[in-house]
Order: sequence, then C-alpha cells, then structure tokens
Amino acid sequence: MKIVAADVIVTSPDRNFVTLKITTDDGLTGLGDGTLNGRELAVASYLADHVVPLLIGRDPHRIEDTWQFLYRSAYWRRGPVTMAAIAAVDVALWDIKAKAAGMPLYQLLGGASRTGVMAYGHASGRDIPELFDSIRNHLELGYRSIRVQTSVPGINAVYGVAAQPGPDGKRYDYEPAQRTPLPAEEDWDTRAYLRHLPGVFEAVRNEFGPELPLLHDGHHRMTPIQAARLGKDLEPYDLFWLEDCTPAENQEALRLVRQHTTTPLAIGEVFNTVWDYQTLIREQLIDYVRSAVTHTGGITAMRKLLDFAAQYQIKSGIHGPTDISPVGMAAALHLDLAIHNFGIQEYMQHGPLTNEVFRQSFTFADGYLHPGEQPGLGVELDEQAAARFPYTAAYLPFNRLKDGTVHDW
Ligand code: KDG
Ligand code: MG
Repeated sequence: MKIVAADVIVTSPDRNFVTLKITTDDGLTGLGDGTLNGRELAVASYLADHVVPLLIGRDPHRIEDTWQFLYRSAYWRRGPVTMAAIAAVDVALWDIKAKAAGMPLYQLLGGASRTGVMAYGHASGRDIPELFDSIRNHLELGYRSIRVQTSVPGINAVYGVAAQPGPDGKRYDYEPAQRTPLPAEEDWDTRAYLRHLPGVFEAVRNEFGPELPLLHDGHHRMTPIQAARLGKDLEPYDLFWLEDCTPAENQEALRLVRQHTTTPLAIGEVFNTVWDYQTLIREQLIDYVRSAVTHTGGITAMRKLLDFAAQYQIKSGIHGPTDISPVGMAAALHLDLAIHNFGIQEYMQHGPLTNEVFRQSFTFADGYLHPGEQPGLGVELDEQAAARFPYTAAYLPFNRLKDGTVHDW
C-alpha cells in the first residue's frame, strides 16, 4: 500500500480545526487532528509545506518508522507545532491501519481493558447558586465526575467560567479562544483566589455529598509554595485532582508541592513529549498525565508515555477540551479503552456545527464514553460542510496582574 495524497483541511465550524486526511492507493483514507488553539495556521503550514511532500509514496503501514523519520529528520525536535503535525500524521496512519484490518482502533492497541471510559465535564459559575445549577445540569447530561471552576471576588474574568461575558459582551462559555483581532485581557490575583476557592469546594461538598469526584484546574497560575498551600487547604474536600497548579516547565518545582499535600496532581496539557515528564514521572511528583494525543505526537508517542507512567502507578487524564477535534477525541478514546493505567477522560462537548462537519461514532452514556465499533477511529469528515466554515483568526486570552504585569494564563 502507498500514500497517494495528503490534504490539510482547515475549517472553523464553532472554532478552528486542522485536520490531515491521508489517502492510499487502494482508496482508504485516514484522519488526524493537528489543531493547536490560537496557532492553527502554523501547524497547517508545517504539514502542507514540509510534511505532505515527504508522505507521498510511503507505506502507510510503517507507522513507527514514519514517526521516527518525521521526528528525527527535521533535526529541530519537539515543540507544540512540530508535535501536533507529527500527531496528525500518526493518528491518520493508525486510522488507515485499523480500517485495513477491519477493526476499531482500540483492538489494534491490545483490545478493551474496560467497558467504558469515565469522563469528566466542566461545571462553572460566577457565584455559588450558578455553580450549583451548572453541576446539576452536568449531572443531568450524564456526567458522573465534575470539574469545578468559579469566579473570584475582585477578579473580573477568570479562566473556565462559562457564564462570564467575553470582550464581545456574549457568554464566554466553554471556549476561551475568542474571534477577536487581539487576545482578550483578563486579570488575576492569586491571594484572592487562594482565599476564595476552599470555601467554594466546602459548599459543593455540603450540597452534593462526599461521593461525587470533583476536579479543579489551577491553570498554571501559582508559585510552588502557593500551590502547596492550596493543595493542603483542599484536602478536606477530597479532590480527584488539582490540575496545573504551577507552570511546570520547571519540573523540580513539583517536589515542593508534593512534600506538602496529598491532593492528587495532574499536569501536562501544554507538554508535547515524554521528556517534559521525565522528572515528574520518575520521582512520582504527579498522579495523572494530562497530555493530548493531538499535541504529543499521536497514539505512538502517547502509548509510550503512558506505559512509562504506568511503572510508577501514574494514570492517564487525557486532555479533551473543545480545541481537540472529534478526530483527536476519538483517538484518545481508543487509547483510553485499551491501556491498563487509564484514569479519567476530559470531555467537553462540541457544538452542533462541529458535529455536522465531523460525523462521530463515539457514544456517551451514564458518565462513560465509548469509541464505538466502526473500523478505524470512527470519525468521518464532511468536506463540503467543512468548506462552508473558513478559518477565522482567534486568540486565547492572556492575564495581567493589578499593577499591569503579564501573568500566566
Ligand atoms: O487551548 C487551551 C485549552 O485547551 C485549555 O485552556 C483547556 O485547561 C484546559 C483544560 O483543562 O481543558
Ligand atoms: Mg487544563
């Protein structure tokens, strides 16, 4: 079998997505997600200008060899653009291999290790009553694990709070990237946040009881000692995890956090290779690996990363916000179903236009996702529908402190 075409499709139904479609000489097609929120065209160019010419004529079954070739022959290693491009190729090739085998992809990864994939959804509110409504709404939608994000008195706009108004005055909702000419400016005050958050979790536990798994995303804003304090303060509320408590480029910083708290820690959505996790995993400084298949070099690299994590009883918590396309989500679900050290899967539901462009066969019922039984990934791209939604520039927001200093967002 040979690759005869590889097309980069950029579409913007509810938001921007970059998809690679690989076609073989016997007519099979495979899809891969290369969406990098706010920097989509960089991956599209990397693929179209530098990778597609290298794929034509290659044997699509040689997935490991293609991965190593793309990673090593570029000379310039790692980085989100490169690794998203490699992921798009890798996942498209796995899609083709599984279609050729006539099996859903998870069968090629070793078969199902569980009957379904536990998912968590994003509840949020500007105040406690709105947060409770959002949690109830997520429970009604079928979620059985809930991430809790809340506004903080004294801060105007905080990551993850759906109902707060964006720069256009509309609901911010679940999508932080906004179609504005410049990135929206948000504000931040760590001391106010540290004072406010434990009371919110206390109220949620009092209302919803001890059983419900609760998660929280710190979104990279604290110093190690601040993160240590928050982890300690949240211990009575038994979180499933505290995510991205510090910007983790400095992996050693997590030693300090770990010394002080037993709140489980999840890190890695902005990472793109196993090297970003070396200290975190080897020293057991985290409990969950948060990488996206889409940003970490695809199934091939994620499988190795998660097998490494398994040696240390560290589990998966694959990144699954709306900026992961349905193709990237399906890839995550096949992996989730197959690996032994599965933890939880993030699942934010896409909007109706996205679901029109990407026809999906994965299902969600009673808190569990399943990738379905169609050969391959189980996602089809409607190219005519995709063409109706041209790329629209959008940016993630950024943060400033009260004195104007730029802060991590
Ligand atoms: O593009 C940025 C989003 O993917 C990120 O803000 C979402 O932190 C996030 C999460 O945990 O889903
Ligand atoms: Mg996050």
